[in-house]
Amino acid sequence: MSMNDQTIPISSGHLHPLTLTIRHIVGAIAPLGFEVILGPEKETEYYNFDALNVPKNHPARDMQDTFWIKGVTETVLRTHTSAVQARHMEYNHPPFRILVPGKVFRHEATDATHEAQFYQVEGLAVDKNISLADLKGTLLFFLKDFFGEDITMRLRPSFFPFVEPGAEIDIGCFKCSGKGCGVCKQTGWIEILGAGMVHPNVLNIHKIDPRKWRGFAFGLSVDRLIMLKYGVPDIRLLYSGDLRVVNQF
Ligand code: 2NM
Repeated sequence: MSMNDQTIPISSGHLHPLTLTIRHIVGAIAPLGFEVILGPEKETEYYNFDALNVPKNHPARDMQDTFWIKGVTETVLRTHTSAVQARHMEYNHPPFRILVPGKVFRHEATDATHEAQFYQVEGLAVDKNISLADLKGTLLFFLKDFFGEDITMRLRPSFFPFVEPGAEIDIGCFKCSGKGCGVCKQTGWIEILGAGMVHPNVLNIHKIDPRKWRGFAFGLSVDRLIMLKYGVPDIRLLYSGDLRVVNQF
C-alpha cells in the first residue's frame, strides 16, 4: 500500500476577504510614507464628532444613525475611523501621514448594501504645502494598484464637515469603460470614496496652526470595494461565515 492511499486530503484555511483586502489597501498606500494607527471601537462623543467639526445638531449624531451606549450618553460605537485621526492630531506634532483601518458602526436598517458594521480605511496627511494635487496623486496611485493601471478617476465637489473643499472620488467604470452598464448605473462612473482638504476648524481644534500646516484626508469602505471589485451582490455575505463565499477568495 502506498502512502497516498492513506492520505486524507484536507483543505487549508486562509484569511477572510475583508482581511485580505485591508492588507491590500494598506500595503499599497503605506509605502508612500503612511504609518498604520489603530484606536478604540468604543469612542467618546468628543473624538467621534466634536473634534471633527461635526455640528451639535448634525443628523449623523442622531439615535437613528449612531449607536449610543446606554446610560453613558457621551459614549458611542465609532461611526468612522476619523475618530482615531482626531486622537492622533491631539497627541502628535505634524508632519505626519497615517492610515487607520478598522471596524465602524452605523445604526441603520440592513439591506444588500448596508450593514450595521463595516470596515473602513481612512488616511490623513498633514504637512507644510500639502495640496489637492497630493491627495489626487495618492488616491490615483492606490486605485491603479487596486483596480489596475488603466483606471481613471474624477473628483466631484461634495460635503463632509471635516473637510473644505470636500469631494467624492469616482472611477471610470472598469466593466464597460464608460459606455454605461449595470455596475455604473449607466453613468460610466462609480463612486468609490470620500476625501478633501482637512477643515481649518479641525486643525485649530487640535492646536495645529492652519496658516502653517495643511492636510488632506480620505475615507473608504473596504466592504464596498470588495463588492465592486468581485461583484459581491450583498454585503451580508461577507459576514455570513459561509465557506462557499469565503473559499472563492
Ligand atoms: C471621509 C471623507 C472626507 C476624513 C477627515 C479626517 C480628519 F480626521 F482628518 F479630519 N479623517 N478622515 C475624511 C474626509 C473621511 O470619509 C468618507
